[in-house]
Amino acid sequence: DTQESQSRGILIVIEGLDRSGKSSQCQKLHDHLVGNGGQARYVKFPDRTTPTGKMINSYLTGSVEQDDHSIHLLFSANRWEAIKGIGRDISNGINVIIDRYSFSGAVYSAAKGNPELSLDWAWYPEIGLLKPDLLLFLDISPEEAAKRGNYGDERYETEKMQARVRTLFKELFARIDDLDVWLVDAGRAIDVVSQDIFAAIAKVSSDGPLTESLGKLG
Ligand code: Z5A
Ligand code: MG
Repeated sequence: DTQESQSRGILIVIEGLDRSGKSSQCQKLHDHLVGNGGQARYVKFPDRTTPTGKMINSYLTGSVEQDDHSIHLLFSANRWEAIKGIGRDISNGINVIIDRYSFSGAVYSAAKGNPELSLDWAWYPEIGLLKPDLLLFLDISPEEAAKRGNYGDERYETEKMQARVRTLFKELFARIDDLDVWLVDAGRAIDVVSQDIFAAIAKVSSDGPLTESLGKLG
């Protein structure tokens, strides 16, 4: 079997604040890996094309209301329905780049200020999903982010929400064991940020199987 001689792909997650440039950087990283002769796939959450994703999109764009718990679980379901395919690609040697993941999932719900949605509660449905080999966090000041395109169009794009999200991301990372988090200053020019990301990726090793999954918060 040819697959046994081939090394697995790596799982990279790019997280960050709104308009920090996640999607731009995921695309650049994808092209960089493919340009170097590797295989890569770009996955974005929420995936708005699936049935759960369509419900999420209607909520985010404000055309329907959803109970806070219910929309939270839909975001999580949108990841669970994709995870086997991601795991399969990784074992087939494809590098997978994910644009927002469980970290956004927990943080945005907990940032709503609903006391029933604590960070612990919000993290729970994510337990068991694949743990990334590397998590890149694109950090940007709210002022810089607000200067970029289309700010304020969707439900969570308010300054109050963004400030809470920023604090909660840091709290969450501190509570996850053995997670390789790289902070990237995303307030710089696109290509300068990319160079940092490529350098970080070059250090990631794909030795050993990707058997680890996200666990409980510490
Ligand atoms: N959400 C949630 O609640 N629960 C979950 O489980 C998940 C998400 C997964 C939609 O997410 C919302 O869902 C989001 C979190 C919540 N809520 N909010 N707020 P989304 O990922 O679909 O959101 P988005 O519409 O893609 O926006 P974004 O991710 O915030 O943008 P970005 O990907 O970080 O940035 P970009 O699209 O690459 O760049 C934005 C603009 O800035 C664009 O015009 C670029 O050309 C420009 N740009 C990018 N980089 C630079 C630099 N370096 N300099 C100057 N200009 C730049
Ligand atoms: Mg984006």
